[in-house]
Amino acid sequence: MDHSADAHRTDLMTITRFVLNEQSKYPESRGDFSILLNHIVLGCKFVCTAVNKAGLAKLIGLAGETNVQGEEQKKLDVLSNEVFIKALVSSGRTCILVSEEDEEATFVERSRRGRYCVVFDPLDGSSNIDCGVSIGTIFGIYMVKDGHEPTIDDVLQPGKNMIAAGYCMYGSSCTLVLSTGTGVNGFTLDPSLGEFILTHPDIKIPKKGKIYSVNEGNAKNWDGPTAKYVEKCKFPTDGSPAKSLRYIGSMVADVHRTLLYGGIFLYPADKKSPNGKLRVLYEVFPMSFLMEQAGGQAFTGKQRALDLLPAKIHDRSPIFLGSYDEVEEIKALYAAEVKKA
Ligand code: AFP
Repeated sequence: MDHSADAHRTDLMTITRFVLNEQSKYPESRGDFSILLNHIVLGCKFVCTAVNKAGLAKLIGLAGETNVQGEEQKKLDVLSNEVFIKALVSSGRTCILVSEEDEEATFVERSRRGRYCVVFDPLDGSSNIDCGVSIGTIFGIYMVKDGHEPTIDDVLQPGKNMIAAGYCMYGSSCTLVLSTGTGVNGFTLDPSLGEFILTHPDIKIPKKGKIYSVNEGNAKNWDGPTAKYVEKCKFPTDGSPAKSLRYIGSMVADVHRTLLYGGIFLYPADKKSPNGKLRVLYEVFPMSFLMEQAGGQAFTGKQRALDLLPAKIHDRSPIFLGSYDEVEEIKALYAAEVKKA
């Protein structure tokens, strides 16, 4: 990339400008989605700042420590949840919020209600905070039809009904990846401007990949197709080179790398966790939505991930997502298993 040219670029495509451009393609649009997204972006900037200071917690009293005034400070995941709930409610554009942090869904009071339901994990990968590894916020958005009283069924919907999904990664840079159903675009926070700038337009995942990403510590409990796939990654029999293993244990970071470099991310079912670990509404669906929009695939071991119908807001599902050809291979292995049975 020509960074010297970047330094002289003066016509910046900010995320706000990008979304307003998209909105102008729909003359009937009332601008509600742009307002909602602005509030999500604000939440991401707030959390980014808090995450960047996390390493100083002991020194200045943040995130679970006692500060100089002797006050107990909030843990980052609790703080992030509060930030997003407040930002989303105050947007005046939401009606139901489902957060990984809250057992029950939040129904927004009538006077502040809008048409959107937002499902989100405010700080995914939070067990990685203390060692400074990349973590992120994941979100998905559904829309409730006008004039209808929102109920929990408005969020217990297949992922294919989402109108937008994205994540913000708090890593070596702060990157927001978004799809509104017409491709995937990536924006990087310019800290000096406080703006997300379009840096990764129209992201397409490579059709094949050289990297697999999985917690191999669970291998003894895997089912046959997962075990066979990973064995093939390490000891290919078709003359292709072995794949590299990369696993951070922070879904946003592992999926972001998969999206940009290609390959596969898997969190399969195993004997101990027959439904896998990852949550359908705010981990599996948004990431599957982005993968499909980027030309990849997302599969549960039984079906297209976005066709799943969650029964409860915190349901889990196994997930295999990434490059088209890699997921195709996994699908073939599961299909062969079904045939055998
Ligand atoms: P934490 O939020 O508890 O760190 O969990 C992160 C996560 O939900 C997801 O981001 C990772 O992909 C996955 O769990 C890692 O799980 P394992 O530690 O079992 O590999």
